[in-house]
Amino acid sequence: MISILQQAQKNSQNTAIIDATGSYTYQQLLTKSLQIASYLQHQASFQQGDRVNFLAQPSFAYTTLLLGIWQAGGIAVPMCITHPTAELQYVLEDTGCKVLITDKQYYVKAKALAEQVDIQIIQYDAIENINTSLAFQPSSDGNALMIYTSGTTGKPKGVVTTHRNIESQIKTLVEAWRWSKEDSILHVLPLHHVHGIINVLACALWSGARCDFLTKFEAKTVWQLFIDRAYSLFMAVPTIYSRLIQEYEQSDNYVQQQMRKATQAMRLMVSGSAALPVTVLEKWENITSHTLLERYGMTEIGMALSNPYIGKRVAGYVGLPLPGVAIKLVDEQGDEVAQGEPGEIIVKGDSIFKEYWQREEATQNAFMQGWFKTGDIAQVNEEGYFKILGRQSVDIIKTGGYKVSALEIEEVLRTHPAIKECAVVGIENEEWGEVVSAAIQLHTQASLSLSQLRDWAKTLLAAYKIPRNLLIVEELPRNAMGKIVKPSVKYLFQENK
Ligand code: MLC
Ligand code: AMP
Repeated sequence: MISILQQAQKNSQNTAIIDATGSYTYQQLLTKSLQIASYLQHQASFQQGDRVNFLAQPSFAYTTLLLGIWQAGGIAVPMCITHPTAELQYVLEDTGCKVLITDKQYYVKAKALAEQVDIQIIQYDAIENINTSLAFQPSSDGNALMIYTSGTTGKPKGVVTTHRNIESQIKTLVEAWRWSKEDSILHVLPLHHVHGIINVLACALWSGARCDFLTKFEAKTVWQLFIDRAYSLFMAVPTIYSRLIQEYEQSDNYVQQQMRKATQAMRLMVSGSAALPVTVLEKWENITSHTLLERYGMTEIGMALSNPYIGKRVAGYVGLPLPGVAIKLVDEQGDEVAQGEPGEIIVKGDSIFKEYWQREEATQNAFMQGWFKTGDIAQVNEEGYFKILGRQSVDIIKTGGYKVSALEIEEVLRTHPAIKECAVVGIENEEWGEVVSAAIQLHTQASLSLSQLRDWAKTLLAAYKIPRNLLIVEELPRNAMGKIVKPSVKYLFQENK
């Protein structure tokens, strides 16, 4: 049996999940997961290692699907519930899955997808108790999870991790942040990325803690839940902390006092997935007395660096290597840089992913003598704390904690009949980190407004990939070779603010 289920068995009577439908114990989680696993294994076409995609709200159902697919020996592929059909279709085709499981809310959406892609749709509520014995158990080296993430080469790639990788990612965080069965956490993050899946949900399950799901982040509701339910932990991206600060500032004195009291009673609040502005860290500290623990990670590696749980947390720094994670900073030749010099972060350890799904060349290129190349540039201070300075590629944008590829967006924009050429860049923004911005050269006599562009893009791109700024230009800035110069495009936006 995989370790996360063994862990759950130790805490069978504890409350595991609270969602919009009720409260569930670890025993209920185990019973339903086993039912899903045996149902899958008794499907005629199911084989160990098959990809099983699923579309479900953050909930007990989502959690049992994840554990059930793992227990069946499948690769769990959680899909984004807010993605338009075009993005979902891409993921279904790329994984080559035969089965898509969906909860009630997404059944109609899934049915429409089945008309485009040849897959079987299984509705969660229709999964019956056929037989609770399993024909086979997954091995720890078996593939477990596939998360789609954008890169420097256009379309998102499936990042495959094994049970061993996931176990290592979880254990590292449980140890570093002292998770225990006494903990409770409010989950507000999307469940198709590592932050929401591993750092929050899987760590809670491993520890026998309670995880409460909020279907969609909404600042007022989060504050109310903090006040009502006395959580011990919270983890989010910087944009969420900004939103919570805005809500606090708009509240009256009495409510502010309750907000302060509720957060001061928590034991840990963590920020990650994007750079935490020092102003946000300071404002949060003034409100809650918590110095946010900032950490650094990536879909391919889990978490790698973290400010300490006990000890000095340094503003603007992502901390020290986590237990079990080896880290080096290297120059362009792959040689380690001198202390204090900037270099690319490379990482090694059991947490590192196995491969990009069916992209052998991309997988090979991502490693250097067994070390994974993150593409992030950092510097280390005298005390060993890492500071993220930026990324090697200008074509990666981080917005609201989501990683998006400028090239992928450009490819879609170029299919618009009015667009002759375009360049997408991320423009710095305190609330969002970066905001997706498009400089566009139109065909003669064509016209295009931002709202027209956004309306058109809605069915093709996820909401967070759709440009928020539009600049119509006569010509895009190019170098002598005719290549668009992205830093100059960014400058155009700053000039035209
Ligand atoms: C939404 N809006 C944006 C935006 N997204 N504006 C600029 N840039 C963006 N990216 C605007 C909308 O247009 C809308 O404006 C308003 O904000 C509210 O929109 P929304 O759709 O309701 O936003 P919301 O759903 O609240 O999203 C905000 C968020 C979300 C922060 C909750 O982005 C989020 O969940 N981010 C987390 C992503 C994550 O988990 N990343 C981890 C990746 S793993 P209007 O005018 O229309 O009202 C990883 C590894 C690691 O990175 O280290 O963890
Ligand atoms: P993703 O591919 O969505 O997993 O995003 C991973 C990327 O997020 C990393 O490569 C970093 O660029 C960025 N990131 C994560 N945490 C931080 C942080 N604390 N500070 C700055 N960047 C971060």
